[in-house]
Amino acid sequence: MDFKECGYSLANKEQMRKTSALTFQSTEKDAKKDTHFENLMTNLSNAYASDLLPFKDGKDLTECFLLQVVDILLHYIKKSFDVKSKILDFHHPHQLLEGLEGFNLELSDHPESLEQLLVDCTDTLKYGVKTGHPRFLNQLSSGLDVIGLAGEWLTATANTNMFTYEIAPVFTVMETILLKKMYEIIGWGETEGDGIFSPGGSISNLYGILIARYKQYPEIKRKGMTELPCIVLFVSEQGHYSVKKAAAILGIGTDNVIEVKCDERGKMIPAELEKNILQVKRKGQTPFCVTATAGSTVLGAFDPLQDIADICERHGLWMHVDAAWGGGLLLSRNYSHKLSGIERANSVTWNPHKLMGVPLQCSAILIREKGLLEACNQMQARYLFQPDKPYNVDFDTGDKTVQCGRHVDIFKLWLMWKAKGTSGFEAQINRYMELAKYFYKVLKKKDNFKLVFDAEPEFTNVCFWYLPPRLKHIPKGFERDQELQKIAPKIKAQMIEEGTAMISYQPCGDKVNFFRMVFSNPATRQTDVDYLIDEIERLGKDL
Ligand code: ABU
Repeated sequence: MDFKECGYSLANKEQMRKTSALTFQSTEKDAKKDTHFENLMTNLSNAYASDLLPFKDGKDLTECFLLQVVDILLHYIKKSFDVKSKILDFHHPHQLLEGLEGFNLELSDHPESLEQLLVDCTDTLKYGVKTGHPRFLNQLSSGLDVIGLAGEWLTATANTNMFTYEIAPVFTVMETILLKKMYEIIGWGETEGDGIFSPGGSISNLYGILIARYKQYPEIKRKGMTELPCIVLFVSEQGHYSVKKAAAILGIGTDNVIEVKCDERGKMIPAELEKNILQVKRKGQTPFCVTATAGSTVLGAFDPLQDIADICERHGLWMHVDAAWGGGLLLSRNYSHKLSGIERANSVTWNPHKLMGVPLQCSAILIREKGLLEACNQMQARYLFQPDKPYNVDFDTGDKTVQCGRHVDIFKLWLMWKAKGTSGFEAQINRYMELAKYFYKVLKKKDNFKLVFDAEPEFTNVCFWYLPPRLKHIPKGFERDQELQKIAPKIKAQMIEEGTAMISYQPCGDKVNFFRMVFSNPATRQTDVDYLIDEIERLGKDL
């Protein structure tokens, strides 16, 4: 690996020397210090992790090494935002396993030098995917927020655990404050609201279903499933697969998850839900929970939450809302009405790492009734949750969770909220919605693109097919679908090979592979949207 290529270069060493010098007063004494730093820099090839702090003379070398790491990261960040740079330098898994240009992922018995570690850091980024690139449109979570990144650095430096106030005093209080803010935004009353940040939307959905079951059958905690009737839950056919996964994990069984039919936009049909509930009851089974979706993964659909809440009330069912993707829309005064009825939910999943652009991962499970989370999960481990601590042990939140150790996901969100204010998130989210409308309008005018649903987008998801000229004249039907389903994967494979853009595709129901455009990347502009359309045409026209 050439150091210049990877951003770790002699020029960087020079810059590093200057940066280091800036941190000291320019005095003669410090000139000596500069020389000392220069020597350290040139000696990184002979220095090892064991020479860094807490090694007793490791302070300067630690500074040198970390400033170099920052330099590598800055180089990468600048490249990520440079529209001309490639999003990725694609290699197959076997190539990474075999090793690339000196980038060896195998581990040895012997320590590597600090210089080699810097090269490895650079290579790790070089062969990764720049998810902050303006043309990275592949995932619901994308973008590179500099404040969020600073939050992650600080979090990693603090390296603590969320389970007790004792070792995470600031972070546990921050979590309390943010959860309260989220309950208020959802529309829960002052005495309502409980929650926890969890390791992702699937786990938050798992919590929702776990707590729903516990509320109905608290004896499950001691006696297990043997005491329960056959319990059944409902989710739309466009709902997230994590609901089925949760049913499998919780011993409910995937057969006892009923997928409710959706309308043509992907919204759960309330009458179908009620019909399914009655059918289940007639079979002698016991409905207990409905998971509604606010922002479905592929189509971006919002289930009719008010109607679903009415049905849940009528049948005494727990209403969980999976707003992992759509929750952020609550911050927009223009669009929050799409989640009307969420205030009636018993629990909500909301992932700030999606629409709000917080670095992965950052997901909240919010439960309307206080005390249930703890009652369901509490094990009172005496070595950790001693009741006779010298502070209010309500802030020892670790016994609310299914985990023991819990990562600090809160600080980056808190810092970003400080930096943007609620209005900053709102402006960012409104911009995504405008971009989605723009994209839809452009596609609508093009006869070689076909929208999966031809109406203004409900959310930032815009789903579409590209039709190469040879397919345009084949009538709609089986024969055309057979060909059409190969188009998106081929275009995407070529895009990845060239590293020009990234967008996802999938089949859905009876619809063969189509592209899903999604806006959640703050770096994306209208020009990138135009570029993507041209790029799909360029790569697809001869297919
Ligand atoms: N629900 C997980 C995220 C899926 C996506 O990014 O497409």
